[in-house]
Amino acid sequence: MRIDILTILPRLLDGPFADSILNRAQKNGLCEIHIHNIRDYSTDKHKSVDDYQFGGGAGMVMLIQPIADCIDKLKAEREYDEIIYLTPDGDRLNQSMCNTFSLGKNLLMICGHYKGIDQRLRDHYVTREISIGDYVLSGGELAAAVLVDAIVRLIPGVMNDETSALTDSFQDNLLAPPVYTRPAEYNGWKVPDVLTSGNFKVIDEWRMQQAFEKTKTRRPDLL
Ligand code: 6GU
Repeated sequence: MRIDILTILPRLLDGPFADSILNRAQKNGLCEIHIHNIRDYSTDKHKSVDDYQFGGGAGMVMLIQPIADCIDKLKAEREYDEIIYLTPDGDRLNQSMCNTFSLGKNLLMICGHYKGIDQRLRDHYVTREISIGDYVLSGGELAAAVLVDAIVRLIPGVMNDETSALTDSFQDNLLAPPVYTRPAEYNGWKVPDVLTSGNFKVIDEWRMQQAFEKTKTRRPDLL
């Protein structure tokens, strides 16, 4: 998979992809992440990326030209499965959307700032508008990092344990059951006996029951 990210703050995206799973996925050739500085595409002499909004009001709007030119260049080189605009007024991201995105070959993401991008970019280029939750971030970069992480870990071969992504919370609309590791007793706090019983059928049933109970109390909306 190839992911292109358009941003005015490329340094914000230096960190998230440099370690652990995302780094290994890139090294192993399972995904390529390309960051594009929108300002590099500005044709005006001040390298502007934003301007006042028509109709007045506080807050700047990101200009069409630099973003359109960057997208046009990338689209001339390959076809994109989706052109995603990260915005708090987009569709709220969930696991099933991540599963679908992870099947794509080329994804393009646009990070917004200030009041956002000119509506005409949304009308003529953007194919999906995604929010990562009901709160406002100062820009789309951290949301793009979240989206990339949630997608890339689902690409076959990216995770060590191939079945691990399937047992995540949400993958079957259930929250994950509690997990324990050694020691079996710490400070008098004991691991549930069932987990050390060696009876995997009973363990599976216990986990399913725990997942169900947790979902029922914390997130009944998922059931
Ligand atoms: Cl995608 N962008 C911004 N700026 N804030 C957000 C968001 C996105 N999702 C939730 N809050």
